[in-house]
Amino acid sequence: AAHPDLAAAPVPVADISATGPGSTPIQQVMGLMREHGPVLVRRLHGRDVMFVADLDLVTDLADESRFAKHIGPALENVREFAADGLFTAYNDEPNWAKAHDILMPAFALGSMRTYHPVMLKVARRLIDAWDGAARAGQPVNVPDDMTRMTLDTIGLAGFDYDFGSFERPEPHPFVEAMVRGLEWSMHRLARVPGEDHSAADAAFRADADYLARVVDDVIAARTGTDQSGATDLLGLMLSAPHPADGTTLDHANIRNQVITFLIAGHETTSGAMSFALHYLAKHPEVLNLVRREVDALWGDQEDPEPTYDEVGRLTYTRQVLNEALRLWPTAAAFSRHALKDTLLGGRVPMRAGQAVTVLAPMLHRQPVWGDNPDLFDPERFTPEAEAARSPHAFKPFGTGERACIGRQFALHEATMLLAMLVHRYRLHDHAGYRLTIKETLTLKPDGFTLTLTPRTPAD
Ligand code: MNH
Repeated sequence: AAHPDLAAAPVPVADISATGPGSTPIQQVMGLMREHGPVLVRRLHGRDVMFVADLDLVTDLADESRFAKHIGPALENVREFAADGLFTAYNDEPNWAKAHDILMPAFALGSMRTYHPVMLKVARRLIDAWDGAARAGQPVNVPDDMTRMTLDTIGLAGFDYDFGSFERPEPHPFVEAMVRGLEWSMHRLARVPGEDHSAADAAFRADADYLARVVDDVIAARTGTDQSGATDLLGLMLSAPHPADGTTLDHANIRNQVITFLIAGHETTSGAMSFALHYLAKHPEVLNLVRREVDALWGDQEDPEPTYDEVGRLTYTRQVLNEALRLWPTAAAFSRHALKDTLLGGRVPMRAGQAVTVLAPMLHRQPVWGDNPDLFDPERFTPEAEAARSPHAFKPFGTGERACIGRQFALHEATMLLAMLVHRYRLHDHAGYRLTIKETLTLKPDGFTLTLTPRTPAD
């Protein structure tokens, strides 16, 4: 008798079979939601995906007794190269819990102290490159350089492996192969049944093999030496026994974890910093407040040495980052499935196993954010404003036990770098940049460049 009424499905259906999803599927669903409201079914060649952005529905989806992470078609494609790595593992795959338990200590807040010196070292590489561009009067490509910085950081901090990205005129081939792999994963979703995609699939296979080879190099550089006591990610993977059964991760799973962390550990953070710099360049009043915060710490020191504790005190800089992640959460969607037949939010019937996808950029524009949600305003993240708002209104890192394990890592790295850049440079929007967003499963500002001049102590 308590069986939910599965017949009542008052959800609008948007059929996009005629146009296809194009190259910006997230922005397309945002547009559909602006038209049809924050709950809809997107139909493509007979395949239906339900998208939601309503606060009450997202709140309900966080109930882990009724819902769990869903590996939808996009993540199934990513599984073709990341397999049972943490991000793409099924909830009940034994290697998920095993790797999660072994790696959690490496992401506890205290562990960020160990990563701090490496993050600082790589931040200095970026600053050296930007000093050179400033002297030469050359623009910098912001997302490209943020990607260099985050890839080198996760490589060194996680695996003691140096990608040396700032010594290369082009992105590291690992990044190019990875981006093509993510694009393949995204475009594969839009395939019309019956078409021939064997060439694209063969090219993808070659990229996936290359990623695996790079990772085997990263691992080989470490095996054979004593790893006991090594506390970085690879050290833990190679040597830490699982608390419950005493076994370590097997080689195939380690490879999948390394690929996963090299990708998840840099791609989204670089986008987040790029969006934050975009908004700083467009909002001088916000930039001034960040300057006030960093100048209070470092004054007119030419080469400040930010400490771990100082990064924790950069609260306004972190508000800026949060606000950038609100408007453009760089991992924009995550999926949940029902564990049993249920009524989502008391109004949308779902069968056991059925999935919905949360569209974070639209959740982040719901009425709970006030009547001007497209406006960039870091005041939305003061401690008072946060305390007054539901924690489910802001979900850039997903939800529940499958939420982002690297959140503190990303926030520490990004907050420190933004602060150092604002302290050191004046940012010039030399090209009158207009925001366009490139999607490769993740979001980044496309073609965003700045020119830089040093700040003098007086400005
Ligand atoms: Mn991250 C899961 C967003 C930085 C490693 N990450 C997730 C999820 C989101 C997410 C959303 C959940 C996806 C889902 O439910 O399907 N992550 C981000 C964002 C940033 C980010 C927006 C930066 C900003 N992530 C990082 C960093 C690392 C990392 C940095 C590693 C150093 N993330 C992961 C891993 C998972 C994950 C690993 C999968 C965790 C799990 O399922 O156990």
